[in-house]
Amino acid sequence: MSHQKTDRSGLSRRTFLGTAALGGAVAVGASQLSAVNAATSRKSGQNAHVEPGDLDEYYAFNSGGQSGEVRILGLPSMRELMRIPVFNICSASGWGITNESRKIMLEGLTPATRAFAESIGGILPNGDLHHPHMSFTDATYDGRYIFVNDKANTRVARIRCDVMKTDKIIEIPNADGIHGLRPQRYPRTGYVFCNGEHIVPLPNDGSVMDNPKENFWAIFTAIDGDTMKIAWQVMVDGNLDNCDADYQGKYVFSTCYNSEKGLDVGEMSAHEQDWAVVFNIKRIEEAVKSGDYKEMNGVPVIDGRKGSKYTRYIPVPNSPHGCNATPDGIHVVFNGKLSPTVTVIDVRKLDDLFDGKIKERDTVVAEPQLGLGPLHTAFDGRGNAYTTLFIDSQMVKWNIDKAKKAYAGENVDPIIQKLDVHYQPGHNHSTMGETKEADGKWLVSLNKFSKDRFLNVGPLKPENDQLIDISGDEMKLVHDGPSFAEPHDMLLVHRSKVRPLHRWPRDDAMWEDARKMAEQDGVSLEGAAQVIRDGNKVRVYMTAIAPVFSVPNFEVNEGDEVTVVVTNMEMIEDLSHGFTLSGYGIAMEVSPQQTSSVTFIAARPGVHWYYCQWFCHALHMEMSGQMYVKPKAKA
Ligand code: CUK
Ligand code: CUA
Repeated sequence: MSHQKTDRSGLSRRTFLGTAALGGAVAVGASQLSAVNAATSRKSGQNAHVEPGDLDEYYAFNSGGQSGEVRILGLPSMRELMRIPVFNICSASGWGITNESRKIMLEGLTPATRAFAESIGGILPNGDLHHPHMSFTDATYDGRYIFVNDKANTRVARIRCDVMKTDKIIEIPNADGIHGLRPQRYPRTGYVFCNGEHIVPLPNDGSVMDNPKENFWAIFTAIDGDTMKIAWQVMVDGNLDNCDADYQGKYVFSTCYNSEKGLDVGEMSAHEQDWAVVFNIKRIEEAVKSGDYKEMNGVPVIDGRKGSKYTRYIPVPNSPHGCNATPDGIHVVFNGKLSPTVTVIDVRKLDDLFDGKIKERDTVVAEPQLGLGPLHTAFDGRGNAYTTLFIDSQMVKWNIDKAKKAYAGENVDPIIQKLDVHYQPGHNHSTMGETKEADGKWLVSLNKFSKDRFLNVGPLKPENDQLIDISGDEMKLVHDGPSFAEPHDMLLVHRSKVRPLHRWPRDDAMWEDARKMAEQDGVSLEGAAQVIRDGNKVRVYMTAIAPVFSVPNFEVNEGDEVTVVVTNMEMIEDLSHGFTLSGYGIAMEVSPQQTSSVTFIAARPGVHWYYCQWFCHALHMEMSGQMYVKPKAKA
């Protein structure tokens, strides 16, 4: 035990816990045990170092939390490879600036939000992205899409894995604060399930704003992942935090930390016990068919409150948070947060539960006490689970079978090892760990605080995503990975599952609108060097081939609505260009074979240079041109 740290409140763990169960004692015990068993034990010792020029074995897709983006890292090197803007505005790629991205950001909003967005500049400028999850086929990753939530503005987005760009963003009506999100595992995705975390009045338009216990509701949503249209919603008691789907395509699970329907911390944490809601997919689909729902904002909303045949509420201590199905498809773990326990259910008992043959707590098969602040659990595919302990700042490795035996009354300790992490872990994620192909090689602990682990960078500190080797009997911490706000969660996908393109397909749907516009103007995007005037609208079509734009300059009148369409005609991999227009707040990425467009009002008279902002050529600096804006008086 090298680090006996204090938690943020300044209380040492020992004060908090007493000495018995936790911290040093167990970790030392476990390491002594493994020293004894050294001859027979699995040795860890994978190499986390990736030589220059070598490729990582896994893609890591990290959420960007309140930065609103997704980041791609390589694992085990933990090198950041790329960022995917989603709910944010990106100066480098022009996400939130280009016509293509703004359309995606606008078209999935509800009419009320769309009107509001237009009043503040056309798009919502921020998001809070917690949960990236890949689409599944037959309970493993299929490399098609990554789905992500936006807690800040109640949205769900889809990222195309062929080009690693967002292609759909939809707002979820009737809900507030989309938090937990999981795709259907089996037979395929299929549905994308997501939780509205906050309880709100229905409809939430100001007509009712009092008496939350009777008037405020949380909404569970199933989206069709292929069309990104909402399939159905379920109104529940309490609130909804995290969710997961089973491996059979029958049930979905959500934790609830606010069964009290409280509005402040005291009220929300009053009960010793909250619950996990189980949703019965088949029964809900039948309800949609038979019309047993109320339509709200164009969506069928099923009544899944307590006593309904569509849901069951399994009591779980105490304000549970994470919700994780095991790779063997048999168990789901609810992480107790304010309780030192996690609650394990057996999904094979759920048919009987819904048929009234057993009670809710009869589905529980283990409830091990693990330590303080269990938030999320990951799996190695060998029957072991790894749970983050937020308050203890530890990762605890435990065995599911042993926990079941202990629950059944046998005298066994399910805890195998506790490892200090630095500090206060939230999510963790293991390689392929949420699929039937969990391979038990690496685990990442996504720690909320780094404190003293890195050079001080001022009051705002990085987080610390720590890489842990779990291939052997013992967890071994091998790397500290500082990160900016705020990877709540990550997705660890074997590289064989993902096959991104090297160039855009020329006929990509992303610039469908620009192509239609060009066709109407009689222009080919691929060979364009034209300026089309249409009243006070000007359309400028150009190609980019290093180191020139095909239109070296153009002239418009002050007040014209100008659309610039740039097509990168490079066939060479990695030869991205850009278009930045000086003084107009405009920049866009134009990667090989991509078309990007932007529309703006030429409100500033004078000479404005445009230039390529992605370094592309020895004459990159010279890759530029001028827009002349004639003042109104002279026009
Ligand atoms: S939540 Cu952040 S640590 Cu939004 Cu998945 Cu648990
Ligand atoms: Cu083109 Cu720089």
